[in-house]
Amino acid sequence: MHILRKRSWEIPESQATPEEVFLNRRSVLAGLAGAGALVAGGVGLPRAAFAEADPSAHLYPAKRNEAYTVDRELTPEDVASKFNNFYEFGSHKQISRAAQALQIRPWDILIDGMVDNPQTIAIDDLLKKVTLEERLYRFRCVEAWSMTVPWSGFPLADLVKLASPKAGAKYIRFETFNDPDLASGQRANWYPWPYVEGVTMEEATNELAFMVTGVYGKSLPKQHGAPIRLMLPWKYGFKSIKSIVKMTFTDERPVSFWEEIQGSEYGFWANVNPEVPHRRWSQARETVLHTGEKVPTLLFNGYTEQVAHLYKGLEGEQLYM
Ligand SMILES: Nc1nc2c(c(=O)[nH]1)N[C@H]1C(S)=C(S)[C@@H](COP(=O)(O)O)O[C@H]1N2
Ligand SMILES: [Mo]
Repeated sequence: MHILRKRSWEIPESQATPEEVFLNRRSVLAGLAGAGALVAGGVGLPRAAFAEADPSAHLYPAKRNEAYTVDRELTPEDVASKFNNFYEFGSHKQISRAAQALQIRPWDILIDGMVDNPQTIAIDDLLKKVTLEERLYRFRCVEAWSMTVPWSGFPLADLVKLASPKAGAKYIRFETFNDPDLASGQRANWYPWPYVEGVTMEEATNELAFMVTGVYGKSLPKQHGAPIRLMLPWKYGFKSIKSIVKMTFTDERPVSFWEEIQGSEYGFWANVNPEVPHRRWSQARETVLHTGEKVPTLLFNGYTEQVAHLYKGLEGEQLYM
């Protein structure tokens, strides 16, 4: 069990937080099982009281793109927004309150590497250059749970166009913010912060690759990876990196966060495949969030038609872990 020591500048949260938030949080923590969870989520909340105004709120809801719908029921909003993986704020699912410490304005995204237009672009300037739409996507976590969510955003291909990659660029490497003062989980120095993910250029320009800035008809809540995250619905959820601050176009295959931690269990490709078990559990079925129903998992999470061609000729690779 790890213990995070309080630093001298951290005043007791009861002095910094409105009583209501403080009391609510106490009851949330009381409901958590392990002391580990309590420690990991137990810092960083006070800033929640000073939430920034969201200058992008008027952009939602975005018009639904009917080409991307699902034959499953949508996961209720309050379920999806309270069951999250965001290790920057703790290694458990109840990080939604702790994540409110994240400051999402100003927010700049650095685009660099093998591009003709390297730039730093503020999120609200980026939002002026793209057209937002809503898509209903399936989502499958490597931990064998799934949900169905109405994301708002724009195709990653539009951002690639904006960057204008050089001919030699083969991959995009994405990076999340790194701010241990805000994100208590990032004080756990046995993780290789910041969170990193990567895709090939062919994957990045596939129609399904989506940059997400909103969900459930509103701008993205912090716990879902505000103000901008990736969504790759045919891959395990850990590929869909949150709160992106940097995109580097490169000819070297990026080593992602989980790959660096445990490469034998979490690979670069991480395409969903029910027939390839995780080293420690089966991937044949998934538990649907909220209903608890167990349903068969589908190859490429049901998106075979759109993405199977991306992997022709790569049969020698570990495509499904
Ligand atoms: N930066 C960052 N991105 C991340 C994660 C994370 O811990 N940090 N977790 C991943 C995992 S494992 C999953 S399942 C999804 C969860 O997204 P959600 O909380 O919006 O449902 O985010 C992914 N992106
Ligand atoms: Mo996940």
